[in-house]
Amino acid sequence: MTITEPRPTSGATTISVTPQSPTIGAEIGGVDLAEDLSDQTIADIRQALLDWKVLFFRDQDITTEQHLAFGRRFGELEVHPFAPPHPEYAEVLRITHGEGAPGLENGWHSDVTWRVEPSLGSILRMLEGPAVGGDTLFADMYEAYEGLPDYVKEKVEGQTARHDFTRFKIGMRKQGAMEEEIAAVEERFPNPHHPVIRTHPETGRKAIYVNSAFTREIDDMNPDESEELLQILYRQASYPEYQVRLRWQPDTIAFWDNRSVQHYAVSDYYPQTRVVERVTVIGDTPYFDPDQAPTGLPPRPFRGQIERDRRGVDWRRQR
Ligand SMILES: O=C(O)CCC(=O)C(=O)O
Ligand SMILES: [Fe+2]
Repeated sequence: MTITEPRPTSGATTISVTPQSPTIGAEIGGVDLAEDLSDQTIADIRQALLDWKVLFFRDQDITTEQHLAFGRRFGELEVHPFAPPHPEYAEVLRITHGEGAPGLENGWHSDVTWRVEPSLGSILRMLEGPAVGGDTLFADMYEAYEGLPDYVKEKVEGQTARHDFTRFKIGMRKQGAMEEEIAAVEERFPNPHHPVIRTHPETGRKAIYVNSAFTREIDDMNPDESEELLQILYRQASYPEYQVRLRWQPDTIAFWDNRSVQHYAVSDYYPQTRVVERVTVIGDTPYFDPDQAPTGLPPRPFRGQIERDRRGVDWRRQR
């Protein structure tokens, strides 16, 4: 059998970059995240993140402090305003599921898009997981954009949509929060309006930037049309052609670019325990600039591109 090379990746000098699918996901080797890494290694990791959108690091037995220190090399870290506080570090978000607390992150989403400045990326560390199951899927929102029918691109480019943290409000009400408390949180975090298709600030590429967890409606559009378009956009993340699936092992770390991927934590391990910790790098305000020149790896030249009709029915046309 002949194995053809994967698409080229920008030349990293201090790490190895092993693609896990044609466009999304790369395993990074030759680096120990417990160490104080050189600026060149950080630059190589950052370039690999731009190229592959989510990076997997294996066998990284690091401490919470080292996790935080690694995150800080990429920017300021965010404190999540609603999640239960970490016992020691405000910037660490611990997500625990198990008996009585099934997984909740099993819907396609980008993180914290209800913020004016949603995150640049998240770095997730597995603390305790099931022997099998509890995988995380990531979907490439550049390729998902490229694969949209032209009539959808035309309708959504340049539009904005409202984002809201409805899910967290439901949680607050369940825990007995008063309506005044919820109103105070709403005042602190007014709903942002983000571009439906955003331009990635570093690569200049266009990505779908609405998600089923936090987007409410497209602005200034008939509600039925907004809903129909949002459903088509959400569905893009669900096609395996755009995805990579991470099977966690002990000491695996995932680092995703929240501007170019959506993710989905598979909730198939109940009632076993799964504990992860996330540090989140603050990003900038999303924008759409159709004239910004794209850099880096080009879109995948599709053959047999996935095409859908108006109802989103999936059918393939070989070209
Ligand atoms: O637990 C996971 O694999 C991912 C959970 C999630 O959505 C997140 O950390 O943002
Ligand atoms: Fe998430």
